Amino acid sequence: MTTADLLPVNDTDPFSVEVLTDPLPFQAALRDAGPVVHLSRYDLYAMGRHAEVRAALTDWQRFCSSAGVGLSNFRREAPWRPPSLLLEADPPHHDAPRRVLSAVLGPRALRRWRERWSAAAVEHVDALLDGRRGPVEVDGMAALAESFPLRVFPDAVGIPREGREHLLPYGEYLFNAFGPHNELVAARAAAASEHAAWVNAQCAREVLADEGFGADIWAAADRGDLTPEQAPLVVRSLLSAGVDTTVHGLGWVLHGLATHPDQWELFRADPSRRRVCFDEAVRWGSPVQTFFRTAEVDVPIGDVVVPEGSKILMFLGSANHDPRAWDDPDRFDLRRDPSGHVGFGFGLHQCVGQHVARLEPETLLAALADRVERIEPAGEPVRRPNNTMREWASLPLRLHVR
Ligand code: HEM
Ligand code: OVM
Repeated sequence: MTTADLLPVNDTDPFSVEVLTDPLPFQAALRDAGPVVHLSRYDLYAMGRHAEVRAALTDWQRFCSSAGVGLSNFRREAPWRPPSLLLEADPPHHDAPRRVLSAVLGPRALRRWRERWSAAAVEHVDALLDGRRGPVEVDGMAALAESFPLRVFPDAVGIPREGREHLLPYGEYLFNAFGPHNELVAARAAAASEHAAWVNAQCAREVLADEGFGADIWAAADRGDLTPEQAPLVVRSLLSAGVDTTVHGLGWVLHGLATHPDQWELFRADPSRRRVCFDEAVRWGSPVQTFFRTAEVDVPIGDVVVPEGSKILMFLGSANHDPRAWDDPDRFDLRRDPSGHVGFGFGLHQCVGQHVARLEPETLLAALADRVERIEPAGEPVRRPNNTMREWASLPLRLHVR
């Protein structure tokens, strides 16, 4: 028997609008077919089980990132923008930018933002509720999940106010562009170059405020920890990865709490549950669904060999819903221990912004918990398909204010 006989094949397009808007059934089929599956539409390999996804993310020597973490292979096709010095790099090039960002975005550095973001969250929720009591209807995406990160994060990076409306569409395009060149990419390609030009211009030292993550990155260049050529690209990573991700992370935590009222009660009653709440939402919703790797060598997995040079699609969202790893995985449950989820990735490239990512919902949900006794859906939520992210476009919510 040859490898081909043992390799399960699936001809579904995982980037069709149908699968993107309702990915769980496809992902269950992928996991049940085997540890590695050939996706014949794109002639690529896919992993959907927790154990194999986690092992592959840890194995950066054989599953590399420098050929791109999207479908496009940078060794054969020119990337649409200069590659990220973090996401799309392997050691040793990855090391210095990673060390710098780990310090700039680490728990110690975040201490000076915690109080400011808590105050901003209280102000944000007060303005939204506007002295009202009883039921208040809002769109959770526009009024909370989008507006709060856009209020605090760009200030913390230190970019000017003018032009910030480019941030969300830039991220939306970037995350679509990791997938195939389908309608989601083609429809927005023309506008994308304008968003990219604006984002690139914000990374210059003169444009950034004297205090903030951007200034801290340039200070690292002054110390010789980065070259002056690297600094703007490291700032670009913050503006690329730091906005849409937290917006949709907040979308998922709000949706989880609205659809599981007992969990909001638990959140309000028991501070020890608050710490796991956002990570459970990142597991459950997996706002970043997928990233690719490229096989550096022939990699044997179970009975099959993933050939050198092939692209492998890592289904983070599927691993986070693998019943082999989680009890009742589709349930949003603050009583479980979500550690070990791969919603922030795993290993060398595991999200370097995760402390920032947790601080935004921590401060916003604390402000909401003070004022809101109950959160419930107030209409049909609306999905927005994206080739990489699992997103809500709109989340109608009814907040019951004390
Ligand atoms: C890496 C998810 C928030 C910056 C990653 C990776 C994932 C991820 C899955 C791993 C990529 C890979 O293995 O190829 C998320 C999620 C977020 C979030 C779900 C919010 C809920 C943020 C924020 C920032 C950020 C707020 C910046 C402030 C980065 C960067 C990398 C990264 C720069 C690349 C790290 C490296 O390659 O070493 N993120 N992220 N992320 N994230 Fe996040
Ligand atoms: C980057 C980058 C871009 C998108 C996502 C990401 C989730 C990183 O430019 O470094 O991590």
